[in-house]
Amino acid sequence: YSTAVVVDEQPIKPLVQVEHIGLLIDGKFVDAASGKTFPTLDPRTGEVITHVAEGHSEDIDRAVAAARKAFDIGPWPKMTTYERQKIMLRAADLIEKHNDEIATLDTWDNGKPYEQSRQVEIPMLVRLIRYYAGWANKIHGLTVPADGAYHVQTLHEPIGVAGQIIPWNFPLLMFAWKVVPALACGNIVVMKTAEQTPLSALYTARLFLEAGLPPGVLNIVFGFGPTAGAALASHMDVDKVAFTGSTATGKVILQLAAQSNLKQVTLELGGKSPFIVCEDADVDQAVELAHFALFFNQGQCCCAGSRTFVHERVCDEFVEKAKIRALNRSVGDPFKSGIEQGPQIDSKQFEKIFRYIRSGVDTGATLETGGERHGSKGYYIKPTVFSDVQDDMPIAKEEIFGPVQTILKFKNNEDVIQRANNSKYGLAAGIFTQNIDTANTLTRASKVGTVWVNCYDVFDATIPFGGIKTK
Ligand code: TXE
Repeated sequence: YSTAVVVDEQPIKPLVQVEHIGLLIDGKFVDAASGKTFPTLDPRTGEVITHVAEGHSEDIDRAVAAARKAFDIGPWPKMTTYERQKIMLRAADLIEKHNDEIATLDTWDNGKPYEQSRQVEIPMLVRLIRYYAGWANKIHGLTVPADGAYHVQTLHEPIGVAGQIIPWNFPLLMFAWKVVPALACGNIVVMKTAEQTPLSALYTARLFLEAGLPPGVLNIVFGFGPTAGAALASHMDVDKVAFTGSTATGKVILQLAAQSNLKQVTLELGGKSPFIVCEDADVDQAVELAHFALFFNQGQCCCAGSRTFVHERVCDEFVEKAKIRALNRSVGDPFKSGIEQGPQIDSKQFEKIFRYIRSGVDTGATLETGGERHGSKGYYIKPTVFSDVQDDMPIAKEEIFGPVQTILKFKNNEDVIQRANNSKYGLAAGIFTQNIDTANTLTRASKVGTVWVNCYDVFDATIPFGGIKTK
């Protein structure tokens, strides 16, 4: 990859070759059994980047058979933990070396700013691999003081074949969060990537093979949810399914697991996380952080701070400044330097976001800025801010998953905590205050998985992440 010059606002042409668009099964890149392919699109234009093999249940069967063999016969779970660790560390080195190519593929397929892919996500992917590689030989059982003349010990064993289904908003991080801890503990993976973003995961998987990962240990099937995804979640030879995506699909996954072999299930689903700006806040700083909490990654984050609660004493000033910040957000070709916001992932999400924008206007919220398409092609949306939002409006209750900030006014701590918790979701919350008592009170009262105080979206390999309620 090298940066090209923007000519007449034409999209920048990514300088990377797309290779290996087959499914990865048993260490080889193969066509789908049906021979079918489907296009993956550039969200900057809606044009086809390339075609990839379209997996169906026969391909899931092939991948699971290879995975079963790699688990039941080996070598992966039977290799020394040091050997497993070395392969993972070599993969991290290779990913670091190929940062530019992977970042290019991710931006091309997903539309996120290249600088974010290159400087934030891939370094984090590398840190995650190095952290989890350390787990390979640091997982201990317990010696248990049971009553009687018995010696009792517990052993941590790999689960077996893990089916993993990921979404498109962070193709690489989703890949890493799922694949890497599973492999470190001696499990085998069959992954279905999101239909919108197959490219970067496949390139990264190739580097794992180059690092020495034995055939069949990491299998990747592209395809759609109701076909490939459902076949994986309901497969009788899969021991666990890990899923990140919508709450609606999470419920389907749970049913498929229950109806098949009661495989273990891990779900990470939607959110409508509150970001609370208290009355003592420095308004300029609060505006900046609330802006980041919502608009980061084009607003396509499960933990986006998508209900901005602002204390009534500072609310007018906050709204005015939030509007100016949104107006100043740089939107454009994500390959261009200095761009903060690229296009949304696809036409389906683009239209969903506009439905919510129209609903906000129709239900009486004040549209401060945005609310329109940016440019004339691709899926770009102007950063949008609504004020005067009420708790019962759909824009305050449902996941918009786009660059739309909704500002709600509150009176005091009791009021805001009751309203912030009044959501079917319980993923994350943000609190912005200079008062440690307020920070502690609101943190303890928040019914969510993660609370960020005076910061937001702080992720680290060492920090757990996950939600409660409908996640
Ligand atoms: O999600 P889906 P979509 C939310 C966000 C977004 C909405 C819809 O609000 O607007 O979900 O997005 C696979 N059996 N999130 O339609 O359908 C699918 O192929 C098995 C939040 O993209 O849940 C893809 O790989 N698998 C979220 C994955 O599920 C199935 C990130 C996600 O797709 C399946 C993305 C089925 N029946 C969307 N149907 C987050 N938590 O970050 C679909 N899939």
